[in-house]
Amino acid sequence: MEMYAFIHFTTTTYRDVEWGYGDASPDEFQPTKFNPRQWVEVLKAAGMKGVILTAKHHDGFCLWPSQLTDYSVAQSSWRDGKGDVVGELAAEAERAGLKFGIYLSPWDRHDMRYGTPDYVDYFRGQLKELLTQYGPIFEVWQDGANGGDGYYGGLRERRTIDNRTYYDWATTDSLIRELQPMACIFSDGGPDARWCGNEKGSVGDPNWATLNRDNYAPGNADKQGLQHGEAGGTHWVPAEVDVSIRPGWFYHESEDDKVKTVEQLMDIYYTSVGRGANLILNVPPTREGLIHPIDSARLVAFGEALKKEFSRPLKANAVKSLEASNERKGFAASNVADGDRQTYWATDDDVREATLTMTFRKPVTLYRFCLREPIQLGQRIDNFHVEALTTEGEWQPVATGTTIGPRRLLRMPEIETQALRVTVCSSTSCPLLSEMQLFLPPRQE
Ligand code: FUL
Ligand code: CA
Repeated sequence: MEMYAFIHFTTTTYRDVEWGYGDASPDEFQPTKFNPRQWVEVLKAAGMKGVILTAKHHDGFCLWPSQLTDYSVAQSSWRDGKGDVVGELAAEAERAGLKFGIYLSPWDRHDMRYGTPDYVDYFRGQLKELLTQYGPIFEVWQDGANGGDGYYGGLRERRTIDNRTYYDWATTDSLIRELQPMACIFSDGGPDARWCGNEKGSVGDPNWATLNRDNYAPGNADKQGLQHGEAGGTHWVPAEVDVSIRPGWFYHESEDDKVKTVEQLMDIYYTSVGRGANLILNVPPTREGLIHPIDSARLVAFGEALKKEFSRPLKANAVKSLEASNERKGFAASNVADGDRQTYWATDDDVREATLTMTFRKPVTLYRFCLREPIQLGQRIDNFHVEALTTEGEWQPVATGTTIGPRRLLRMPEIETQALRVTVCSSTSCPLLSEMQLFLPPRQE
C-alpha cells in the first residue's frame, strides 16, 4: 500500500502530553468541531491509501462506545455520550475509498485489571468489538510500549508485565485471523509487518523483508534487526515506517511551527517507500477535532509534490532495447519494461552477478528511477549500481544501492543519457527484476 496515515487522538490531546496517565475524565474529550470528513479529504489529497486510528491509546480511553468499560465516548458529555469516533472515521474512510485500520494499545494506564489475566480477556473483547462492528480492517497495530506507572482504577502505582508471556499474542493473533483474515498484524515482530526500529521516518539500508521472527515480540525488539531485517530470515515480515508530521504523536499548540516541510516529507518518502517499506505518517487532530490548517496545507502540498515527482514516466516506445548479460529461457530482459509486476527477467541458476542495459531511442534526461524485484519469489539482490551512457559516450556512475525488494527509488543526477546499465554485484540467489522504470524531470510550470 506504500503510504497511509496514522491518527493519534484521545483525552491525551486535551492534556497537552504524549502519554495520558489514565485519569482524565471522559468529559475532557470535547472535539467541538469533530470532522472526520475533513481528515480523510486532506489525507486523500496527500496520496494516502488508508488511515489507522488510535481507538485506544495508553491512557485507556476508548473512542468507540465499548460495552466492556465505563471509560469511553459513551461516558463523555460530548454529543451526550452518543459520539463514536471510530464509527464515523470508518464510514468517512470508506466513502472516500481509504482503507481503515485500528491501533488498540495493549498497555492500559486506566484499567484496574491491567497486569492480571482478566485484562487480557478485556483486551481481546475490545478487539472483537472493533473487528466486528466497523467493516473491513486492513491493519491491527500492536504497540510495543507497555507496563509502567499509571492510574489503574485509582491505585496510582507502577505495574510491570513480562512482554513475552503476559499477552499470549498467539491466541490474540488467531482471534484476529478468525475475525478479519485479511488484516495485517503489525508489531515489533510482526507477525505480518514489523516496526522499522525508529520513529524518525527511515528504514535501514539494506532493508530485508525477511526476519528471524521468533526472536521478536511486541516490546522486545532488537532495533538493529528491525532496521535492516535479516537476510535469510525465517519469515517474511516487511517493515513499516511510523513517523509523525510533528515532533509529537499528539497535537500540541507549541509544535505548530514544527510541522515537517514538504522537503522533509519527501526525504522520508525516499527513506521509507523508496527502500521498499510502507510509510505510516501520523497527523494529530487538534482539540477541536480538526486537522490543523498548517498540517493540512503541508499535506496537500506534499501530495502535489509527489504527483509532480513521478509525473513523467518514460514511455515504453522510448526504449530501443533491453539486453542482459545472462537471460534464462522464457524470462527475457524485456519483461522489466512491460508495466507488469508479475513478469520478470531472470538469469540462469548459478548466476550471482549480472548486468541489464536499457538503451533509449533518443537521449533522455535522467531524474528518478524505480527498480522492483518480483517478491512472489522472495528478495535476493543485496548490492547493485547504475551507470549512465552520456552523450559523449562515457559510462558514468549515477547511483548505487543495496537491497531492492518490492521497490527501490533512486534520485539521479539530471544528465543526458543514451543508455542506463544496472549491475547486480551480489545476490543471495540468481537475480530477478520485474520492473525498471525511469522518470523524466517534471515539466516546469
Ligand atoms: C509508541 C507509543 O508509545 C507512542 O505514544 C505512539 O503511539 C507510537 C506510535 O508508538 O510506542
Ligand atoms: Ca514486468
